[in-house]
Amino acid sequence: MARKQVETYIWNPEVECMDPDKMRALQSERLVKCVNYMYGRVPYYTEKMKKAGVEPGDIRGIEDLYKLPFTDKFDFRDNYPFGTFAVPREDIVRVHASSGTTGRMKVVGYTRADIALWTECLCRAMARSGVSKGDMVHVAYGYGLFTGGLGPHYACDPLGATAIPVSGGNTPRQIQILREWKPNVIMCTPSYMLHIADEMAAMGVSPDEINLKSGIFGAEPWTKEMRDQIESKMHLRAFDIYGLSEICGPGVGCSCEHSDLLHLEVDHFIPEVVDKDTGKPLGEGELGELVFSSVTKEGTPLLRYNTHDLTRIYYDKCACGRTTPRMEKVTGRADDMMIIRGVNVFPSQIESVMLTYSEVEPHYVIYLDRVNNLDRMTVKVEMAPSFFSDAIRDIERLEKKIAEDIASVTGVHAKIQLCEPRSLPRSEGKMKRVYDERFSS
Ligand code: DLL
Repeated sequence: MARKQVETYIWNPEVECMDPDKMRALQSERLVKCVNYMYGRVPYYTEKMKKAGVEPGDIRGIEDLYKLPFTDKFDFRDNYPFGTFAVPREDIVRVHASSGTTGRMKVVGYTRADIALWTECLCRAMARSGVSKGDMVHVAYGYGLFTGGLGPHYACDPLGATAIPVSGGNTPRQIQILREWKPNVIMCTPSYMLHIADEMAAMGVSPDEINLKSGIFGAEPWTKEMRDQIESKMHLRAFDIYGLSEICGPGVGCSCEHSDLLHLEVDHFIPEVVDKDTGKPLGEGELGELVFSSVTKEGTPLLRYNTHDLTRIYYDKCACGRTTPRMEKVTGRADDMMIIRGVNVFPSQIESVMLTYSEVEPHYVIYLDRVNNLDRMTVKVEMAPSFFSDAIRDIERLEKKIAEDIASVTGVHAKIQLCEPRSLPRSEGKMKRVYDERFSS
């Protein structure tokens, strides 16, 4: 099926189509300013710079970025709750937070100017996905400490669009709103979109009874195969939006109508891709960990923050006319990587294989356990309702076939268990895909 066409536009041509040399000069100027701003104001980072033997005067431009020490989630843990702020708490007009693997929330403070710059980034992203005056945007990301709801909500006003702050959950009501109010843009996690699509099908609601032109999905990894499923089930054009609370929330980057690569808002967030073992900066197109310096933030500016998301960056000009660097879809984090019998496997590799089969649905979970000291991977995936009624023999044959494909892509054998339709857990936000029971006693 041909992909749905939507009319899109460039929100800020001056920045998004800036000559790359001019952009580098702007980034250099902002980086130097940020280093001087943070030094002395943010004790943990001042300490790091001293330890690394770097002084603000050593950073004269973006070419010196590599000299600065990295930051990561542990800096949030160690300075919890407000020790990462660069301004007095009284100047913070909003806080957001995300839970981390460190057990403490990562708390991010926004000044009024930070909210404005975040809103600007979301306007760029949403214009790239076709949101303009008169559109109705159904925001089904969670509202609250999570950044997914309030970020896009604020951008609807300057875009001239109507925000519908549904938040996540209560799926029947989501469907009622989609059907009766007819918003033409939806924003939620890709896994929640699929859940809504399935519930719609179960209720006998056809995608033609609703009016969606685009969907802006993110907050979790999703493959191109999943994008195709969403587009065909919902009759919309799917865009990929990326971000993380520490940098601002959604809107650090977003895809355009020309490709799956995500344009990054590099005038505010200077990206680098670094080797995951050595931390050395990598070149264009090389796979590594994504690192950002949020050089214009006042509340919680960060220098060289390692997201641990894995991607590649490309610097060529896009057919849409934008010159901003683009990153490949993030299909995993370095810490999502499963090491099974010594082999590195990403959940996205398994998703890509499975979703090439029309007999299964994009609902799956991966269980890891250990039998006789050997790692075992079991993948449970739902059958498509049309296949479900088939004979046991067919089911076993398909399980074997999928297992073979997964083994040839990943080098690891997985036991495939085809399950009844609608039997696996659903998510209204970020979906947990991997249950690793190998190390629990
Ligand atoms: O997930 C912000 C967000 C909200 C982004 C809504 C997009 C849409 P956190 O909860 O801090 O913030 O989680 C950030 O989620 O480091 C990635 O690992 C993952 N992530 C976010 N967007 C994408 C995406 C929000 N488009 C973490 N593709 C990030 C893949 C994504 N992973």
